Amino acid sequence: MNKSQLLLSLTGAAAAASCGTGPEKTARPLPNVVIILADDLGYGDLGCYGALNLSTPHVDRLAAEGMRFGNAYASASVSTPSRYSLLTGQYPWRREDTGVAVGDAGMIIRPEQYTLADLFKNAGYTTGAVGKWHLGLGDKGGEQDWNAPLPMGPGDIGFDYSYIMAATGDRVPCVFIENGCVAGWDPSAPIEVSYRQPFEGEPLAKDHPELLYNLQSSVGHNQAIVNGIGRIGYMRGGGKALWKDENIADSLTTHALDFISENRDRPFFLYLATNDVHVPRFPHERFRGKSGMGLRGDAIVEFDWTVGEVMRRLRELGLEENTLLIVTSDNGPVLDDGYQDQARELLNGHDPSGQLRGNKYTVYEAGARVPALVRWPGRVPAGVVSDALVSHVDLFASFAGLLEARLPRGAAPDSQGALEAWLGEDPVGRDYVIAQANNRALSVRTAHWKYIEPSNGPLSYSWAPGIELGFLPEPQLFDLLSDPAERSDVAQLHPDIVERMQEILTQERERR
Ligand code: NG6
Ligand code: CA
Repeated sequence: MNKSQLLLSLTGAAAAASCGTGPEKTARPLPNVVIILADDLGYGDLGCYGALNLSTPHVDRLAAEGMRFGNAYASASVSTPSRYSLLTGQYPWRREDTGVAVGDAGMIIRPEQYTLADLFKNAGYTTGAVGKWHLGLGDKGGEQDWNAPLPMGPGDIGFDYSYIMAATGDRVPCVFIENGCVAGWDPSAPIEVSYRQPFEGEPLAKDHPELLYNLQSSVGHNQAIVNGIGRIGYMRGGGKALWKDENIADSLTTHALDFISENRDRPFFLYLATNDVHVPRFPHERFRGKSGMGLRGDAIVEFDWTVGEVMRRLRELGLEENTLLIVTSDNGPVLDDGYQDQARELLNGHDPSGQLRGNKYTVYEAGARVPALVRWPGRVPAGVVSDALVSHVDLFASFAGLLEARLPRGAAPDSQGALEAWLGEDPVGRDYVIAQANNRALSVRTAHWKYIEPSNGPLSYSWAPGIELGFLPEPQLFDLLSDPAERSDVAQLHPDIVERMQEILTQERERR
């Protein structure tokens, strides 16, 4: 614990400075909290989760020094709804507008909604968001002026500092946004963005494959060309502010480390959402060839490096002991996600889903069951694997419990206080976890069963070949105790359980 944190905890100054802490509670040190959220990192993508021909020494050390979850879930098998849920403590399916956001979407979380960042801020923390945002920016979609301060951003929902990518690596605008303004904005190249029509005179990836000198698209990603890579959406300008994909991890990591250093003397909350391992996978040269699995594997090695740098900085600053560090992923893995990066061809026996069925987008286990590790020396047991059923949606109420904070009425309505499970004191966790697939179909998982509600949708997506989505018109039920890989649907054999599980969903949908 550093000096000011000690002071805060001894004097209750954090409570006095806010209404975050109950008056009668005993003084406790306030740990820093860092959440590192990977993108599309699968349940089987890390050494400590069984990856064999890929080395992730930094995350593996985290597993040795902390706890690793075998049954941790994101709320959705794609990014926007998953992130929405983590930051708001509300299931994404309670709102219509939480699907995968375009790059010029307006703010999905509005300032009046109480967020995880608000929670920390009101408890006296300095809060920062670095990395992939993908939750919309500005007041109205499609109407942002990217050459001026954006009228609404992370700063309006509780983040003191932000250095973000508006959406994803494969969506325009391809610039970083720092505290609501394009970082390194280039006055000689004003930025225009559209998801409706191309800009005259700008070459498009679909017409000019010869300009895609860094990566060829496989499906889609055929509109704007930035850094020799085709993107979703149209864009003009940017000049010197345009990112170089090979430097994104360096840029995000550097800003995250700076945030940690600058706030070494006060409690901080850092939400670090990496671009790795989302497409376009284009890691820095020094990670190339390191995995023996091509660009996707190298991007995992780059992700592992980021985790290592954060751990190193915490150690160097003496903050290791008093920092609760979480590493997890927004959704499951995908191989071909629209670029010709040979992710499938170069797998070399690696199984990104870690023997679970499914992938990103899908309703099966590998869609939303994700790696999750927690380290807090002295509080969380080291080198332990927890089988407790935990969900990202509970981080909100769990941290509220840790901070002994009071939440405004209606805040984080789906979040259950599960601090004991997240800290390794409760080996059981939730009664059930609900996850959402890309077509909005829901599944319920208990310790024993996995139920998938009937839904409509394609069997697979053209842009993600080989992925079985599981969007079937009949209910599906799997006995995870005897069939962890969801091989045989036993819905017909257990109509009573199907009914009970469906009832859980009905009740959850009715609860507002
Ligand atoms: C899909 C994109 C995919 C990825 C995904 C969102 C195409 C063909 N596919 O529509 O590449 O961007 O959206 O991924 O455009 S997520 O992890 O951010 O949810
Ligand atoms: Ca994702």
